[in-house]
Amino acid sequence: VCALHVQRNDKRTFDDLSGLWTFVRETTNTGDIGIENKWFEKDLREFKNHTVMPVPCAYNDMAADAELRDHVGWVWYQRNEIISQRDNDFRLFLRFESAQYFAVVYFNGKEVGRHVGGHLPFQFEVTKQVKFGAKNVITVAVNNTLSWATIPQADFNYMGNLERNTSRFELISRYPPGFFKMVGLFDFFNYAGLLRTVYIVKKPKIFIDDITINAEHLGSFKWDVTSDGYQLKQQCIVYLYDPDGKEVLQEQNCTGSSQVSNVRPWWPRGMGDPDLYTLKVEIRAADASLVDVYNEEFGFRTVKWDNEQIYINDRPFYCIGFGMHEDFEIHGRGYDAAVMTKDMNLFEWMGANCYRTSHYPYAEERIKESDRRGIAVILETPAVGLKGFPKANQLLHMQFVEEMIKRDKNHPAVIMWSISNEPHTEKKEARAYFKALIDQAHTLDPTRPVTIVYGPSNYDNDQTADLLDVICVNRYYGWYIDMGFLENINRSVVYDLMLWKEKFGKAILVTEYGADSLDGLTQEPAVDFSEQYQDELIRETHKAFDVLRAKKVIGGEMIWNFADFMTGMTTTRAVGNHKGVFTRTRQPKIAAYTLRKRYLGLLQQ
Ligand code: E9O
Repeated sequence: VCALHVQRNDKRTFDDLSGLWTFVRETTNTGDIGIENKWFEKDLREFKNHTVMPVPCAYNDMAADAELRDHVGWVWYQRNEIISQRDNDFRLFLRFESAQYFAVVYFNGKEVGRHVGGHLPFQFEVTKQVKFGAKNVITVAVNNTLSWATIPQADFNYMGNLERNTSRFELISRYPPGFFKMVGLFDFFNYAGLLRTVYIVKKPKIFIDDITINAEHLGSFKWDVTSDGYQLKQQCIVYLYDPDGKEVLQEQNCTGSSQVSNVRPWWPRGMGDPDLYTLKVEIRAADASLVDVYNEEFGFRTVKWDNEQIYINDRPFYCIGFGMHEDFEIHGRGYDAAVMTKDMNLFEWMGANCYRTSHYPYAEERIKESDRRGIAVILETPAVGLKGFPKANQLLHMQFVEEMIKRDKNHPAVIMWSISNEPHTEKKEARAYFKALIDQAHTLDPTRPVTIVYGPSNYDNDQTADLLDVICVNRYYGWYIDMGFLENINRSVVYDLMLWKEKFGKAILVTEYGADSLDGLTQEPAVDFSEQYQDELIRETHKAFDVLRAKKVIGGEMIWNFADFMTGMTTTRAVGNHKGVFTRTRQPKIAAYTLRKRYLGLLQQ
């Protein structure tokens, strides 16, 4: 599990392996040909069909090639790296911020580790295998196959085996032998490959492994440092720096608590400044020489909740924002600092104070940027659309919850953990499945509320909502329900949400509502898929939100979606999902102006 992000300082450094890697694609879903034939021992440049692939990036949209776009199975990345003699004193790790979905990592021809799950970081130590002052070969095999056994789940079926006996026809199946269909139980394209940055991380022999900080807005401050190598509790020194860089505390302990006076809290935008402190942790040897050092940024802020809403620093926090995606043309889901910056700037332009990382944890760079700008984040696991609840999926799901909380626990912007989006929690077996996950999240992080985002279930059949701190609900009146009846939206939304409130008596956020619109398609009077229809649907829904806000029934509202995004092919999607209030290239539709006016108004209150 990766806790601390890469950092350069007196004792550590890293190499960023972004750039072009050699790339070979296996034929779609034909077994483990590359692994069986030991491609990891070969120079992939000698393969006839080799090409190059940028990292970080999804590979799917890199060519005018449907096979590459729709590929299911293994792809291979390779890169040579000279590691200097100067790095001899370090321990070296290969670190991946995200590989979708399953990765096997090889170093100098030997496997060094495997990881299941996209969107969360992992690393493997390669110190013993490194050839210093020489060329080292990094090979990564990535497989994007999803099935009922993965998270998210997909319906994976071999259709070519569905044989029929016919006497009159030669063909015994409608499909060729081995033909399969993989349909994800989610509404976004299964972008795959090395989606985020890959690093060689260089750490000292004994290093700081994790830092857990709990800092509340009234100045209560707790820290806990763990190290790898051996326990060195007595030689830990922590220094606390305020937002101006002034030292306000120095303690000689790896674990402790203290009270800090005149704290400048971290506030979400609209409520105050998002002030950030830094905790510098040093490990020193018996002779006082520096062993390792790490600077962790964090904020003093308190998250609380009751049966009406969420409070930040004891003040009510009404979440106004977006469900979104890491999605852009050409890059797919690949991390790109320019797209991320544009998104965050548009957030500010819109007056938003909040977003949900629907439907997987986003790049840590974005979470860090949210800390800096004062934008609250509901961090979600990759568990979208779950329909089956076997034990094996639960164990995998628990791995993701752990990796997510380990990675992001010190980010003040993160105000809530979302365990899942639109799981089929109307099923009885969902209760035991989710109880274990909710308990785990509470144990790993007692400071933040835990939620599930509901879609298919209702107030009267949901099996899990009473276990949560906060309830999130997605509702599509005027779109999936009662298409064309815009005038009913207000009443339906109020009715639906009041029922959830009455039954469970908990804080509720509306995490999705909205309509598709094709930018530039205008119709008066409004027709579905026109810009007017999306705009009117949003206005009508806002009427309901105002009623529900006044009754203290909802504690936040998030439009689905920030921007148009790519999906798989289905009859309801025309080159992707068009529920964005921005286009895929981040230009505003009519609805964006309506939303902007509302958000800017709410942000002032
Ligand atoms: C999840 C999101 O990823 N929620 C979907 C979004 C959509 O646009 C999708 O993009 O389809 C909406 C799910 C609606 C659930 C309510 C069920 C109503 C049944 C009639």
